[in-house]
Amino acid sequence: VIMYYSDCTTGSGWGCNKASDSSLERRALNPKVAKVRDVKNIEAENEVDLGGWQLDYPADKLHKWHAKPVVAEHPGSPGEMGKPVRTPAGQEALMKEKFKLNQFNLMASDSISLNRSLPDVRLEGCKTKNYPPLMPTTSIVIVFHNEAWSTLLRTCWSIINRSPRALLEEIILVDDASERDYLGKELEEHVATLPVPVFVLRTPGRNGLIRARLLGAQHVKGQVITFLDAHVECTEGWLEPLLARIAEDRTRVVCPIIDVISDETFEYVTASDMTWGGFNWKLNFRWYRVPQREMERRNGDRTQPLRTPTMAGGLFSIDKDYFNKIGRYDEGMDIWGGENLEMSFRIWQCGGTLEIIPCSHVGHVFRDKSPYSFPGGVVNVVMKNSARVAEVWMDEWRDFFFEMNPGARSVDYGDVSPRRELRTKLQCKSFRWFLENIYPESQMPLDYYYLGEIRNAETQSCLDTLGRKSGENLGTSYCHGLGGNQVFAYTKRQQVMSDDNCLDASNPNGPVKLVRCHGMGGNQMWTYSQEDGSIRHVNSGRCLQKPDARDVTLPVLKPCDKSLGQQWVMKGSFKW
Ligand code: UD2
Ligand code: MN
Repeated sequence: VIMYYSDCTTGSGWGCNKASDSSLERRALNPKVAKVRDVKNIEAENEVDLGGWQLDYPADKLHKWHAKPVVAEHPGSPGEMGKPVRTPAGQEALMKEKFKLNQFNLMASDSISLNRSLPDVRLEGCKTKNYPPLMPTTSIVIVFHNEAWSTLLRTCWSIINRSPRALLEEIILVDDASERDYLGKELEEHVATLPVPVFVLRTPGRNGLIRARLLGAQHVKGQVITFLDAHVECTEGWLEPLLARIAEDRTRVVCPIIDVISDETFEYVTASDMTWGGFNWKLNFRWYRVPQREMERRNGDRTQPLRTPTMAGGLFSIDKDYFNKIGRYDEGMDIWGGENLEMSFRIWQCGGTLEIIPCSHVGHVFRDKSPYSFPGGVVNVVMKNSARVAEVWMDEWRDFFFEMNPGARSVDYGDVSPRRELRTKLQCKSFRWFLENIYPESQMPLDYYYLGEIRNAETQSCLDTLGRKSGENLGTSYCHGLGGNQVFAYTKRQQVMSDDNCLDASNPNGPVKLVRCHGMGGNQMWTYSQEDGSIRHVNSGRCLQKPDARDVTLPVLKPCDKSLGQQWVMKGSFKW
């Protein structure tokens, strides 16, 4: 039996004002909306005037504040209050088998109530904040492909239980060609019994999450679109701070802090409020530590919105008219990946703001690998999407992506001209502007002299990261000319970089290491001389030399002597 959270002591919880709120009537599925739509046929872009926005919601949508005590809904049942669930003895084999279906512990998820309680994880300062009395309503759009029943429905219940009813227009579920029976009629019949309007739309075939979200967005009735993944849980007070930021300024795009729901135990674990979104040369989204600069801008107040360079992509709210105005999503992207950076760059470069709102927390089941198929192959799909991002938004910094992923050059990424036209039409700023003003800490250097291989004049071998991680030794190997691990940038700040790592020599006798770039000079500062080809470590005054006999893959630091083994060729265009 599914029960929903009801707290009538404050008069604003679910089920308390049922009689007075007609929108609470269980709406049958609207057949028009539930119909299969041709996704490719998305209407021409609307021109939207953002100037005269009015807060003109009906008076009965006035948002009332409520403070609900956090209590275990089903005391003693597994996973309440976000606690971890243990696999019953003797069921490990079955657990492992079921894990493969979704790449998370389905057995654990299925054992947890669909509306389990969660702790209130907010900072104290968040609990007493005042928000505008009038706020826009939101429709929630959730796309899924082969999602598990329990995670999908728990996502819905966490929204229902923890969103002020007056702010919640509807939930739109977009099924992206799932192949599981329970996601058909059974899902439609089930959601019709939920106490909020929930609709199921279906893409005509596998479209990928980007075009599936576009389909959902087309049907949104609320003023704000909130996108969520299909395996999340919203916590107390998650929605109000998001909508409040948009109520003040419609060009803000806002994300909650994404907490972690363990894929093994479904434990709810809070994430740091000191991380923001960045990206590496491969155009993978990455979390990095918030720099001091941004902490100071917020006067050290951790409850203040954080201006993040990029977003993870799955969980955010955006004004519907602004979403349309700023170019929705790139319809040319398939299945998964890249759309989060595309949207982040587009928002910043075209005049918007992207924020993480630390008072809003939503948990997400992070997985180690993808559970579903990628028609066309995962590498090709993701490369294609990223190539589109690079080609449209990144100007010359696209070279970092293509040098790092030489395979991307031969991927057919389709026609990007409509997106370039959008960029021109919206008069968006350059990628340089973005790096200078929004992301000076970026892993892509603002000014650099060189990008390419670094070849030893004597051995004709090239510096090579050998795919090693931060803290490990720099290597050399046969020059393959394919980029990737043999691509380095020599920057104006005198770093020798590969992706987010820099050549670093803390010990003048020891090996040269790859260490996360800190941008502070020190042991990561090198001088390259175009005349004699030397790469001199500034702190020690020693020069990078070809490996000696002890280890033929390990370049060494030696007193500078202008020998051939200390000459390094940065061939091609060197910009001084
Ligand atoms: C992250 C984002 C995700 C998306 C992705 C990059 C978070 C928490 N998640 O990956 O939203 O931005 O990065 O593209 O920030 N899906 C479909 N059709 C498909 C493939 C996926 O509907 O062909 C659904 C899927 O069921 C899920 C959502 O799209 O509900 C996101 O996919 P994911 O959970 O595999 O992505 P994730 O969290 O690894
Ligand atoms: Mn996800």
